[in-house]
Amino acid sequence: MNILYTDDTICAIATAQGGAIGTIRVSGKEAISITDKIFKPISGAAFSDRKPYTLTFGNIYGENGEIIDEVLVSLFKAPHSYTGEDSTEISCHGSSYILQQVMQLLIKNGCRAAGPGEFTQRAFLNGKMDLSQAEAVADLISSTSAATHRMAMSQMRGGFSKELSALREKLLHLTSLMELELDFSDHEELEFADRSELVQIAGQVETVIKRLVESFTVGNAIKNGIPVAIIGETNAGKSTLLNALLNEDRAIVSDIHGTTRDVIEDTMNINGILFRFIDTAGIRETTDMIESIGIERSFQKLDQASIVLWVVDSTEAEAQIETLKEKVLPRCNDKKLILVMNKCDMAENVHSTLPGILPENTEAIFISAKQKQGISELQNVLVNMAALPEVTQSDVVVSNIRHYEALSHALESIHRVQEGMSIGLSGDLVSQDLRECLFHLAEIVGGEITNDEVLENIFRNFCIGK
Ligand SMILES: Nc1nc2c(ncn2[C@@H]2O[C@H](COP(=O)(O)OP(=O)(O)OP(=O)(O)O)[C@@H](O)[C@H]2O)c(=O)[nH]1
Ligand SMILES: [Mg+2]
Repeated sequence: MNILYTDDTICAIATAQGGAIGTIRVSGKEAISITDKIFKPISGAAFSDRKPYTLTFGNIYGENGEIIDEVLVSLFKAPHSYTGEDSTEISCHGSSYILQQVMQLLIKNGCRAAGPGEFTQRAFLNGKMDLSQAEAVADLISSTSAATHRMAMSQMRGGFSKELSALREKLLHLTSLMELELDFSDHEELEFADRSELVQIAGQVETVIKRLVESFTVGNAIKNGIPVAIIGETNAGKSTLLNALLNEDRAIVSDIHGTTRDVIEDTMNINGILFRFIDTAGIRETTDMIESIGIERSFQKLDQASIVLWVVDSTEAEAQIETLKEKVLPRCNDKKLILVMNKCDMAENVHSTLPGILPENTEAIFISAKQKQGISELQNVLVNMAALPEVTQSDVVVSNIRHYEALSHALESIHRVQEGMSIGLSGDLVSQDLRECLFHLAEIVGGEITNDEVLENIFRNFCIGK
């Protein structure tokens, strides 16, 4: 058994502060007996004698016999509960005083205050859900749009898990065919599954994994915002533009070149689409170590972005474009590039300076970030560019970076399998890559192979009470 699994009884306030009702969850071997010590039904049998899946009305009593609250308590019996353990849920009036009193009583009677995500962690460890479903619970709680909700719901209900288990079946089949070949390889007279069939199965697996890996672009954009990198020379007005887009003074603006040295990012919802705007250090030749690191990061962010806002000071547009075009343009081949001609309030006839220097297929937009002119036009261009495919609850879209990484590794392994087959590599070597592919897929759903550190990382980000 996993060392993270403790079999003590845990309790936590599961609802947000300030509501009319507050719920405290209790789970573990002693959940029912501890609840029984502090809660007396108004009439009828004692709480611990109640049937599971019923709701009981009664009072919570303090240590001196005073009534703390009138409450409703539900009762769940292992294994048919969220955590898979005996559990109770106490619905109190939503006063934080009452909730704290009830928590203290539970703790005095033998409960431990739960850590973040501990209920869901127990659900996972008790086999109620796999790891990807547990992660979807957190996504569901934090979902803020129809699309994030749909993705989380589909994942929690096992859409992704089903897809992975179908892949696993195929890979196991492939491995067994491969190993059959190995077992009998001394018998040259025997004919084995013809390799073209194996190649075909590997091809099917590769197609599915590739589709899942590629879906991350959409999943990540929906969940974390479409990445929009703001790049350009120092002093072009990138931070001023970030602030204008976010409508708040997020980044420091100054006329000193090289003001921004690290990446600053934040999200903004425009017309229902979530964008992640990423302000970067201005690009210039520098001998300053820290600034160089910042500029390196600017290029990393540029590479990771879907949309690039190349901010140019219109008063020296030609020179700025000339200086940076070799560094910027080749990196934008698979991206959408918008040339943002800033400081239009200072430049005369800026539009006429453009033809000839504007790179092909680039949208240009004329703004003054400082005076907030042209910002809504820029927002319109962004919204039009950002057309994300509609995601339905039945679509499997990868939105979790951990899953994306595991799938990318699985894709590399299956590519090695395919390559191995095509060059006629021996069965045992191909099998090794097949097993590796299986391992990476298994990492996503978790289980025996999942180490405690991974689990801790995942559940740390949960809220308490879930
Ligand atoms: N007149 C005018 N000034 C602007 C405009 N946008 C920015 N500025 C000024 O230009 C200077 C540099 O602006 P920043 O936003 O800090 O420029 P940056 O591109 O972030 O610069 P680094 O962080 O150094 O790379 C500041 O003094 C701004 O007030 C604009 O549209 N018009
Ligand atoms: Mg800046």
